[in-house]
This record gives sequence, structure tokens and C-alpha cells, in this order.
Amino acid sequence: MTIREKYEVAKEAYKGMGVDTDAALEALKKIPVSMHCWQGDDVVGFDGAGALSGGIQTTGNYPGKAATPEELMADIDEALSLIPGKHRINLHASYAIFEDGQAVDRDKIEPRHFAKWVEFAKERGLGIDFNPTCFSHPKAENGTLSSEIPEVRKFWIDHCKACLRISEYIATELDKPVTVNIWIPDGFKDIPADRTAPRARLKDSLDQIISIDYDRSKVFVAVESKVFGIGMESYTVGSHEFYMNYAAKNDLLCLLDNGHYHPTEVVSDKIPSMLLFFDKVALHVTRSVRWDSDHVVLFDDETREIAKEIVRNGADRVLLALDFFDASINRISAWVVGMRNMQKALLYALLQPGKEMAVLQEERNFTKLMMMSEELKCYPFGDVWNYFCELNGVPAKEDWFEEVLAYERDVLSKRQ
Ligand code: RNT
Ligand code: ZN
Repeated sequence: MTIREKYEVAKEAYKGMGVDTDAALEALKKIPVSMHCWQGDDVVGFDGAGALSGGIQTTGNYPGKAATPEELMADIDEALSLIPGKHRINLHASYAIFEDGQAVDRDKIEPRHFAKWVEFAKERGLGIDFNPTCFSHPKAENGTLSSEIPEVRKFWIDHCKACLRISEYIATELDKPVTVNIWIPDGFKDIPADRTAPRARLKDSLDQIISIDYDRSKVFVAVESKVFGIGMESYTVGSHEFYMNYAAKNDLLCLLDNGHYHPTEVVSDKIPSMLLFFDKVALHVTRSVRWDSDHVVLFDDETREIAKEIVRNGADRVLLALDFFDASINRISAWVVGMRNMQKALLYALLQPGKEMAVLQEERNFTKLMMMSEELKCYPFGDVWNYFCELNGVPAKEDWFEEVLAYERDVLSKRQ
């Protein structure tokens, strides 16, 4: 049987459950995922400002990582050619592209340093998202936006302001809004004597950053909290409560990274709460294994649960991005597996008889609800996924892997 024929059989099976597979495929096609550029080079960037710092870490040294803008762009192209649908790319400020001898420090970056990325995205019809890089820099060693050292704090405020201007330029050029996400590593290894002062300074820094004149219809500012980082185990300035309240008061987006909470707290449960109070919520989907390890996203329970909440609440209300960096495996494969898994999870969610199941809950018919959600796990989901890949002109099943191996042989293995 061909992929199409298998799909027709699957379609009938899902119909019996009250699910329209054609509608699910249409809906999935319209959900963009923002693919983070930093999986391609282990969060190194091009500005040479410093080794990875800020309590995040890549481990492994699989050969072939991208070391230049050309290599990273080629690798992104390779990954996107194996991922169904139209997506976005997520850049960090440290991926500025300087012409010979034009390097500037992070507080001085300008739109022109991202012109090549804009050109790249335009040619491919991609959207772009952006992030200030408040780590991997000598000035980030003792705090950034919450620093007690006025010059240091000003440096990072200026950096973030520059990032807002760059984001506005990108949004204007692409005629698509840009989400610009602020995450800082600031915190303390041991029990603080004053938890308030650093947060008050962070609040003031953010006030200064968003006070610049920028177009809120084009640039969506998000703030990303975290529970702890390596070397900052006892106190994080940008905690969840801090940013959730800051975002609510200032009409910004709150970004939830599912590696940034206590291990039994789940982002899937936070999404519907946030959306009762915010028009939109932003996500970093990742996988934390025992700590915020940023492993590749799998097709696992929590990713599916997050996807269900996205589908139930309206995918247009969730700005969906991935955030992981695994240096121990082929980096293109990491991207493809993570992106395809996010999409599989969304498809899985779209193939649930959501309304009927919600009615069962309202009727407190938990017996039938459990039966249905468990039986659905054995439905021919893979046949619907494979057809989605075929419809979107990318290899179905594991067939994409041959292409990655060929690229590794012909391109990656030739890199220094
Ligand atoms: C760190 C945050 C942050 C970074 C990226 C590189 O814990 O998750 O989002 O991973 O900005
Ligand atoms: Zn993140």
C-alpha cells in the first residue's frame, strides 16, 4: 500500500472516533514553529565575545558544527528541507554578521549586522524571532540587567534596546512580527542576603528598555524566567513570579520554557491559566533530563500535553519556539527530530476528538474519557503523519535520515 492508501484507511478509522483527519492536516500546516539557530553551533555565535556562560551548557563534541554564517545557513537549509511546512528561525544577537574589521560590542549592534539574515529569510519566506544575548561575554560575569555595577547594567540595557531596534527592522523588512525574548542568567550560587535589590534593578532596566519608541504591533517583547542555573542554584533574579507580573503590568509576553520549572511543575498546565489573562503566551519547548539540560525534544507525554493545550486554546495564541542544544549527536538530525516531534505532537493533539472528550469531562464520565484517550494511542497516527510529510514534499518516516547521512559525508565531515 502507498502512503496515500494507508492514509485513506487511517482516515476512516479516525472518522469512527469523530475526527476529521483532512482538517487536522490543514490546521497543522498553519502552525509555524520557530527553529532556534543555536542548535547548529552549540550556542557559540559569530561575535567571538566569549565562551558559553550563564549557567547553560552544551556537552559533546560531535564533528561538523557550523563555524561561519554560511555554514550555519546551509545547515538550517538542510534541516528545513526535511521538516514539513513553513516555519520561522530564532536568532540570538550573538549571531550578528560583521563585515571584515567592523565588529562592534553588543551594546552597539545595528540592523545592518543582521541584513544577511533578513535576506536569507526573505528568499525562503521565513519569519524571524530574536533574542538579546546577555551571556557568553566578559561583561556578563557579575550579572547583567540586574547588576549592581552601573556601567555593566547600562551596557546590557543598551544591548537590549539595540535588539528591539534590530527586531523592528527585521519585522519591517519581512512584513512579519518578530518576538524578541529577554532571558538573563543573573543569580547567586548561595543564599542571598537581599533578594529585592537585584530584582528592583532588573525591573528598572526593563522599564528603560521598553520605554524606547518601538512599534508594538511589529515587535512582541517576551520575558523568560528560570528556576535556577548552574552556579546560580540558590537564587534567580528573573523568577517566574517576577516576569509573569512584569509582563502582565506592561502588556508584554511571558515566555514559558518547560525546562525552567520545578520538575513536577508542567508547562502544559500553565498555558490555559496564562491565556485567561494574556492574549498570547510564548513557549520554549525543550526537554530537561534531571536539570535544565536542553535535550532534543521527543514525542513524549509532556510534549503531547503541551501540544494539546496549544490546539485547545488556539494555536494563533501561542508563539511556539524550540530551545535545545545537543552537541553529542549530528546537529542537523537533532533539529529535524526535535522539529518533527513538535509537529507530531501537534498532529496527535489535532487528532483527538477534543469537543467530545471535553463533554465527557463535564459529564464526569471519567471512565469513558480514560478509555478513549488510551484507545486513541493505538490509532494509525503514523499513517496520517507520513501523508502530511508527503503532502508537504519532505521524506516520510525515517527516510529523511539518508539525506542527513549524505550531508554529513559530503559537507559536515569536510569541515575543520
Ligand atoms: C536558558 C534559556 C534561554 C537559552 C537560549 C540560548 O536557560 O532557556 O532561552 O537557552 O536563549
Ligand atoms: Zn529557553
